[in-house]
Amino acid sequence: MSRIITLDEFIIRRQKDFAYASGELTGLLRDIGVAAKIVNREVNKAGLVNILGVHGLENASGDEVQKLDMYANQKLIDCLKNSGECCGVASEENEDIIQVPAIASKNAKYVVVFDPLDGSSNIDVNVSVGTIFGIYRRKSDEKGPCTMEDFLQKGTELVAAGYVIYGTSTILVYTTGRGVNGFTLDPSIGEFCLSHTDIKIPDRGQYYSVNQGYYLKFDVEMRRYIDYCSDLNLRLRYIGSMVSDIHRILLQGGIFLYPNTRKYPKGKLRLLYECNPLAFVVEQAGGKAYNNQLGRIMEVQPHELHQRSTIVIGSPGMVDEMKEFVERYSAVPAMPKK
Ligand code: AHM
Ligand code: MG
Repeated sequence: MSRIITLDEFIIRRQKDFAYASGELTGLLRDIGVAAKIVNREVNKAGLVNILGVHGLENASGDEVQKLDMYANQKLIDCLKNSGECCGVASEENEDIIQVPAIASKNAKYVVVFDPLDGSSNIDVNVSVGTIFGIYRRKSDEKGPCTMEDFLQKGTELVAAGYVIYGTSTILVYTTGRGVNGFTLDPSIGEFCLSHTDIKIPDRGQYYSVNQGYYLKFDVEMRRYIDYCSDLNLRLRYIGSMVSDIHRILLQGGIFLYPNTRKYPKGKLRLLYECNPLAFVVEQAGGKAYNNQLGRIMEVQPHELHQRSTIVIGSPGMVDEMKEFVERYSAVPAMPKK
């Protein structure tokens, strides 16, 4: 039997890979792992205790918030506040940034962005949900409180990112820019154990993932590409929980698309909390992530915390092919109106 490597052990080993690492990022990743275990416990017993259901509030992006989202949000904030390594957080569920006071006059260097419970419409029906996170080094003076500029950084500035899926098993996947590794929670010992080493996304795959119900609301080039996927007999899989759809594609290959629609002309998903962290993970595994304007997601300069983005992400061969479709069909002039 091969020896079990826990998340904590792995993170500490990896710290040595960074020349001037002082352990702060290591501590922060470990604290996110702890928060994930606490959220996992609640997600698992959500059917037993009465915390299911809509909370009756709207989040900062105007979507309905469910109770478990609030719980996950608070747990993550609490764990990060206590870590001492984080000077501020921004969450999909909070309108503004939350400044974290320094602990024991230590100057924390990092800020964390997260979507505490992605795919929350799936909670009541027992389908996988997840947590997505990204970590940036702050830009503002370490002696003062964090500022908005610490959060409005491009994805290329991420120092670490990852996600946790609360599914048939609970898995945490993260990158610090040197490959991607996955850890499965062993409930019997309460530890995340290394289960997916150095994940590489296949160049192509059998899956495409898009809300095909919006087909008629997509631009023509996107409709053509979806027709092409269907002609190829690719398998359509759409969980409605981006983190789970991306996880499938990361392991088995494929493409995930959330283009602009009439309801969401700029796309639905959030650049900071969803698109950038997942783009970092997918790129580190050898994949690609663009928006519908064919810009690399991670190079987009955010202008606001809750900025939305279109996204096309997944296997490099398939994302490149989709790009060709968009370029070809966008070049065709629209039919003149009669
Ligand atoms: P959420 O963060 O409020 O749960 O919304 C994000 C989710 C993604 O996980 C998922 O891919 C998408 O919204 C589903 O949206 P739609 O129902 O429009 O297809
Ligand atoms: Mg989300």
